[in-house]
This record gives sequence, structure tokens and C-alpha cells, in this order.
Amino acid sequence: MIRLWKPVVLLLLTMAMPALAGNGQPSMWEMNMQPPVTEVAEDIYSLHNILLWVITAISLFVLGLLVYVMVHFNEKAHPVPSKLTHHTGLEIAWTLIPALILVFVAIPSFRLLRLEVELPKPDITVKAIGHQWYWSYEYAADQNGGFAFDSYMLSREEAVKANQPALLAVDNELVLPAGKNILVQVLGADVIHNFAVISFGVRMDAVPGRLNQTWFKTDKEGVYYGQCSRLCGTNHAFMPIAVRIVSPEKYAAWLVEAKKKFASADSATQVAALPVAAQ
Ligand SMILES: [Cu+2]
Repeated sequence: MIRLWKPVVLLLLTMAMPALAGNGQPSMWEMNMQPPVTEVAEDIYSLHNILLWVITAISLFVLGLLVYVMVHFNEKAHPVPSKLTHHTGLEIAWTLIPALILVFVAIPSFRLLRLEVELPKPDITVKAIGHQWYWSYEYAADQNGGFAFDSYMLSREEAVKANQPALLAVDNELVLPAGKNILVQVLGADVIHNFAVISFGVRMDAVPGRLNQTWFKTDKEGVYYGQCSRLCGTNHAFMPIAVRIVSPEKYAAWLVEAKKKFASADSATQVAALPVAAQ
């Protein structure tokens, strides 16, 4: 009994503190998804909540039916079994009602799918390339970019020193502006990786030789963390994604700095050498 109170208190605390959930990263004892910061992520969250109510109602209804059958139709309560095998009304009902539930679920689901898949006119295009085991990013030359860099996870000591989350913080963040449509071209350099940032509702396979595209737009500045979400080898767990969303002014200033910082030849050749067939 004494041992039980600790998890119970923790569970109650957890339920009372969704407001404390970390933005852009997982937090301890979090029950729900990370707070969404794009329209797509918000829609994913609300569809998830709708489905939760639907499946809860269905499960409770089925449970109720089972209990009813056990109580009313056991041998003691109902010694002479009914010979009833068909009931037209019932059969129509149990076909029609599930079909209507599916239609009800399909409407927000297809709406969300369209929002995710239909790429809006991009303001900025970046390329995210998954490697064993790090990411590299390429900024388009015609958008004041024309440079590329690698992004490696910080060691635990480095992350703690920089006051950043361990296993998520990286040396070079993907910096992008708020309020713009960002198109991310996702590629794999060696095996299949996956570019996933939960708060953006973004999850896209990085396949060698294939150009996949996804997009996001957020007005909330901050750092949002993601992880490679396709098993890609020994260090799969150690190639996080860190996206820093800044104001468009700060972004313009960062581009000038980054162009100087990442002007080295080696990262540029690495990206150019990729065996990529455009779609
Ligand atoms: Cu990977």
C-alpha cells in the first residue's frame, strides 16, 4: 500500500500539469503530444482527440453488450436458448451505423491529408539530407543561401553546458524564419532515414535516390526538436533534428553570418556528390 502512493501522486501531478509541457521537446511525464505550432500539427492533434472519443464510445458500447449478454443469457438465467438467427432491422443497423461512423471520421481525416500533401507555394526551400548518423542541410543559392552544413548531436556534457536538452541538441541548428511557408526537400544519402519534428506535424522518409517533400509554417519562434524516425543503424538514436525559428529580420542576419561560416568546400562537395534523381 505504501509503495503505491508514489506512482498515484505522480500520475495526479502529471494530469494537473499539461501547461508545463515543454515546447518543441518531450517533457517528463507528458501524457499528450508535444504542443502543436503549425496548422497541420493542430489538425493532427484534434483528429487524434476526436478518434479517442470515438474509440472510447465504441469500446464502452461493446463492453456494455458483453456484460448484458453474460448477465441475461447465461444458462441459469436463460435455460431455453432462443432459435432466432436473423433480424433484418438489426442487420441493417449494424451495417449502417459503423459505415456512418467511418464517414464521420473520414471527413476530418481526408481534410488533414490534403493539408499535409498539398504543398503551398514555398517562400523558402531547404534540403535536409539524412546520413549515417547525422543530418546535413542545404540552403538554396537563389534565396540568399548557397551553402550547406552538417548537423551533429552534442555530447551529453556539451548539451548540459549549453543548457540544452541532451540527446536532442545539435552543433548546427536548422535556422528558419517564422510566418513563412517552408518547403523541406528530404533525402537519404545512404539508407532510409526519416525527418520528423513532432510540433510541426512533419514526418517524411529520407530515401536515397528519391526527392520527398514536406512543408510547415509556424508563427511561434523558438527551438523545436525532432529525431530520425526510421531505424537506420547503430546510431539511429543519436541523429536529432533541431529547428530554430526566428523572426525574418534575424533570419536575414543569420544568412549573412552562415554564408561566411559554412563557406568551406568540404560540406559543399558532400552535398553535390549525392546520387539524387529529382522527381
Ligand atoms: Cu537515421
